[in-house]
Amino acid sequence: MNTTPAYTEDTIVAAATPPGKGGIGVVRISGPDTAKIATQMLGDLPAPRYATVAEFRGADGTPIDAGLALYFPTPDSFTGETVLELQGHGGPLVMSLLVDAAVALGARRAQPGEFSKRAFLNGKLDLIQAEAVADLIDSGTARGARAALRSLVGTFSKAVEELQEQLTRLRLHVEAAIDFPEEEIDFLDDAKLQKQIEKCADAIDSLRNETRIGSILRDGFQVVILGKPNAGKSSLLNALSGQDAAIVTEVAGTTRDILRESIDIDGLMVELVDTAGLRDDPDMIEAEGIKRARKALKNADAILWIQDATQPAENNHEEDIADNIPQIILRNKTDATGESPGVQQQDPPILNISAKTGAGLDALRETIRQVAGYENLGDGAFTARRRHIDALNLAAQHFECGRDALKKNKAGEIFAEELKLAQSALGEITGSFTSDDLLGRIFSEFCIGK
Ligand SMILES: Nc1nc2c(ncn2[C@@H]2O[C@H](COP(=O)(O)OP(=O)(O)OP(=O)(O)O)[C@@H](O)[C@H]2O)c(=O)[nH]1
Ligand SMILES: [Mg+2]
Repeated sequence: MNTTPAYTEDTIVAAATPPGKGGIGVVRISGPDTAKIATQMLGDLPAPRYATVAEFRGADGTPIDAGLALYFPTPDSFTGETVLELQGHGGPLVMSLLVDAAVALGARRAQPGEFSKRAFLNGKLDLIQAEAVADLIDSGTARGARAALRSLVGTFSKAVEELQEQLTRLRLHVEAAIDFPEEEIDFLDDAKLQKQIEKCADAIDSLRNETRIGSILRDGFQVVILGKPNAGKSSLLNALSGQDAAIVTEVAGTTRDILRESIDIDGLMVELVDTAGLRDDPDMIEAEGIKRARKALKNADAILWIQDATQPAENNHEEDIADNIPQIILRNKTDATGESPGVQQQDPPILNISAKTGAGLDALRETIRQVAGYENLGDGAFTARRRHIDALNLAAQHFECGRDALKKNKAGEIFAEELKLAQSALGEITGSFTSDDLLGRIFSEFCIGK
């Protein structure tokens, strides 16, 4: 068996537990010099994978602490390299003395996410799993933690791999057809191939949906409130969040900046974004506010479009809204018009509400849950990130382009090529096909010691 990890450079060290005082503090060392450093700090090399009671010493032999040493020779460790974990007493001074000792003996202080990055480069984790480590640590709800764990143990990775395999089979089929041009036309019309294509399309769709839900579990559901000045946007934010977060006045143009409040709708984390009212002749500050409102639209998962029911009906036209972002139209101030609150129309949803009295807000919460697909946030869900969604969308786009080329022009070569591009887009998700630049970006967001 090859015991040298695929990736190894120098030896790194960091405290793996957070700064501050605690019963236990862990220092982690990983890399080729680990055995040497272990021998010097502990007096002897501990037995692999056993908890060994030991005295921890500095480079000059001075005792620093005593605790448990755990030694993992390569390749059976978190990073795939030889790793030493020292469980000492969790004081900031002890931790920094232990790190200093390892540095004096040849290790280097680790950069943020460097342990996880090495685990990825040595094939111990794929990118989804490495990201899930961070998500599990950061998760704020039990449901989010469970979903992160599912990503960590490979549920999401497996789904991506299965899709990759399906695409590979399809590609082989098509490429075989191209290699035998005399049979090509029949081959590409083949019902079996058509069925295979349908199956792939369905698999892409369902993975996209699961990923969208996964990103809601991780980041919450972004809902941007839009509308004319004075329609009651800030009043709605306050009513839904149960706080006087935003200033409300009868002056049109009160809100000039973006305001965010997180609310919990039966476990669905919703981030409400209040914006400056959209109008055509704003002053300078308001104009900046409107610019920010349009920018907030870029990350919106849904839009609440507020209209003032006491005013003549308006056309909610906003060219910056992407077609696929669901919109809920709210007719506010129905307390003043005497209209009955609640859902007036289903698709697109139109609701009568009153931000002032709270009438219709329960129906609105329910509608937001439906739009988010919350009922489907079942217990099989995993966490996902924006970048996963983007990669899947790109894969879907290539698949559709190829499928079109096949349908319209019987262009098998183009289909095969687009399938390849779809596969590289998917490869970015797990990291089987990833640029250094992307890796740098992903791991630099981790904390040191992870
Ligand atoms: N009667 C009634 N008045 C409301 C209701 N919602 C808001 N208002 C009033 O409408 C005015 C404007 O409310 P805001 O919440 O500041 O409206 P906005 O859309 O945030 O306005 P800008 O920030 O200026 O764009 C205030 O005087 C509110 O009291 C409602 O449901 N019923
Ligand atoms: Mg406002």
